[in-house]
Amino acid sequence: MGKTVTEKILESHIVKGKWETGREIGIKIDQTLTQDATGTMVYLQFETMNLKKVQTELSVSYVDHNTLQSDFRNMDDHLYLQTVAARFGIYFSRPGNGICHQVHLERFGIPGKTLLGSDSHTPTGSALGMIAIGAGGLDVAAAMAGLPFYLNTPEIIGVHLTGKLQPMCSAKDIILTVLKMETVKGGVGKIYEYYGEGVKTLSVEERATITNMGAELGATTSVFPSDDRTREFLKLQKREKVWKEIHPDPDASYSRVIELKLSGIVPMIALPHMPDNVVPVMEVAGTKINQVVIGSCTNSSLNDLGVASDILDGKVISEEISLGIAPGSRQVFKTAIEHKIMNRLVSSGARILGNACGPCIGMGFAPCSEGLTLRTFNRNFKGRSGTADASVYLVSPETAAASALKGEITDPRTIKGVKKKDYSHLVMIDDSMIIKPKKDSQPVEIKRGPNIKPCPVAKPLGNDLTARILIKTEDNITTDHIMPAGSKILPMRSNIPEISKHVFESLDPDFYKKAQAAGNGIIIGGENYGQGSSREHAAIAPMFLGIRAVIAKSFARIHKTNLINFGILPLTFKNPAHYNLIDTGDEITISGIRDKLSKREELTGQIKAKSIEISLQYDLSDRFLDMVLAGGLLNMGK
Ligand code: MIC
Ligand code: SF4
Repeated sequence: MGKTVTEKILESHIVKGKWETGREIGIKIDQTLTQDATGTMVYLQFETMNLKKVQTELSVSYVDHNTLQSDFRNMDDHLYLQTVAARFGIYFSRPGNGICHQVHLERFGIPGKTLLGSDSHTPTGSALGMIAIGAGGLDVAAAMAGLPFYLNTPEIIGVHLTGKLQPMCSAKDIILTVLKMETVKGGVGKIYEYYGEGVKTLSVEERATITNMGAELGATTSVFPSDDRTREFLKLQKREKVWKEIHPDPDASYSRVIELKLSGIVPMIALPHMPDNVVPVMEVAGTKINQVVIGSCTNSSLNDLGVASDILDGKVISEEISLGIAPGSRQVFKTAIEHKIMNRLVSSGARILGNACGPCIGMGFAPCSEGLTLRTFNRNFKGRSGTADASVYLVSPETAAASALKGEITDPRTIKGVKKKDYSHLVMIDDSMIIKPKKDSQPVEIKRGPNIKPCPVAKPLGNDLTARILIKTEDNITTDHIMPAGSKILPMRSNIPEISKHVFESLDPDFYKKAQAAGNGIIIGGENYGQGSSREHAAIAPMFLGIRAVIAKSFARIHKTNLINFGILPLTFKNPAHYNLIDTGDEITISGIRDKLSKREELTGQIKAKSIEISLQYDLSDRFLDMVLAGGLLNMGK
């Protein structure tokens, strides 16, 4: 039988296990990427592996998240990352060079290769016909050490594209439509593969908007074929020699097919506070707004800025709003300056932010109290913008620019006379802010600022566990709820004892104190617990506070692995209705954990005060089971 693009790439990288949906396979990782907010932990872990150099074909360390630098801590982290990169043979993309996913797409991605990144939007790279996957930092450190990356053989969903987008409708509207259909948990354990006639109508950057936001589906990744458009993109990037054609075989089969007629796609908008809360823009047109931002790894390419500048050309933004622009990379920024895109944007009243994540992760440009902000980003979780009571709406650059003009949510199709131009052929290549590793390893002194503390290691689980439920959460709890980010908390990413004081802060400001008083604890979660980012801090910090298990209805992929990597037992309810029987503060006893896990027997949780017994399940491969018993990956082999 014919093969999909996914099968072709993944099967050629399998080093452990056999391709069988749901079963664990280990794949060889060709490339890795890290960013600064997760990267310091990754390299602290890599340092403990005692290797001279990274074992991958290419590893790149980016600085794009913590760029506000309101005190010494951010830049200390940058210096640590720069020196550690030089020591271990890693490319270093300097602060200001751009957002990791945009730069990696432009400068490093290669069709047919595998990429593992310590950021959940790493799948952006799959737009080039590679398999790019987001993971926790420890998995990326292991991949840099040459170890396989383990994942469950995914189910492959086909997204069949036909026709062509209508004017003012965009790739963002495609992925928002898919999110509306599939929801934020619809993609767990799945890879979305785009195919069909409609594919060739989309540029690599448009494809990248789609694969980027496939992360919001909870998917392992989303992939496009590598075709003439891919070659064209790589040629413009002066990298045509890495191109190779990869198509699905004509008789390739998908476990399910989603039919998408591109001509039927209309401008879409995700309403607060979930990326799948999607409606057509026209349904909410007229809603007054306070702010618009164009940027983030989803929509910050040259054409994204270009179309916004064409819509705003010669006009000034509404008095009611403030407009921010964060270009995705230095190349995009330089080209936009050279070709007057920036001039048009600035003339219309835009404020230019750094080539970095910025407002997407609450690093500046926060909206006003109860503000309504329209962003071309991928996540609109409550509080993520830095303003707790703000409402974030996710839109395309077209909708963002049209709305900036009017001061209210506006369907861009109502703006007449703007013809979409293709600016991508103008791109100016510039690698001057990428430091290449030296061929021969050199003695490099690693600079470690005072805020950089070692990564803590878990204690192995005992046989019996009695602990209090420290918090009970709802469905779709994000890692932003568990371990918030933003300008105040992100500078503590290299210091677990400090950052752990903020665990679950937005849901229960006393969580830290309660955890400290209890000494150990259990968390109760709903469906899709831990969705969103790859930040392993959402596992390390709870582990540091004594969390030994999370009992949930279901887990998001990356977070579940992060819990296991740090020795926290992920359990699910055999009967999901039992979720309703448990309350915060209950004391629960799980007996014979080690014995039962070793024999793969079911576990039981007893709440003696309520005379209740709850059957608990676990879905752990043998490797994961050993890891949990050892107290996490860092304890394996000790
Ligand atoms: C995000 O978009 O939430 C982040 C910040 O990029 C995270 C990584 C992190 O928390 O450092 C992600 O997506 O993995
Ligand atoms: Fe940065 Fe936002 Fe993209 Fe995360 S989603 S990598 S914070 S731009």
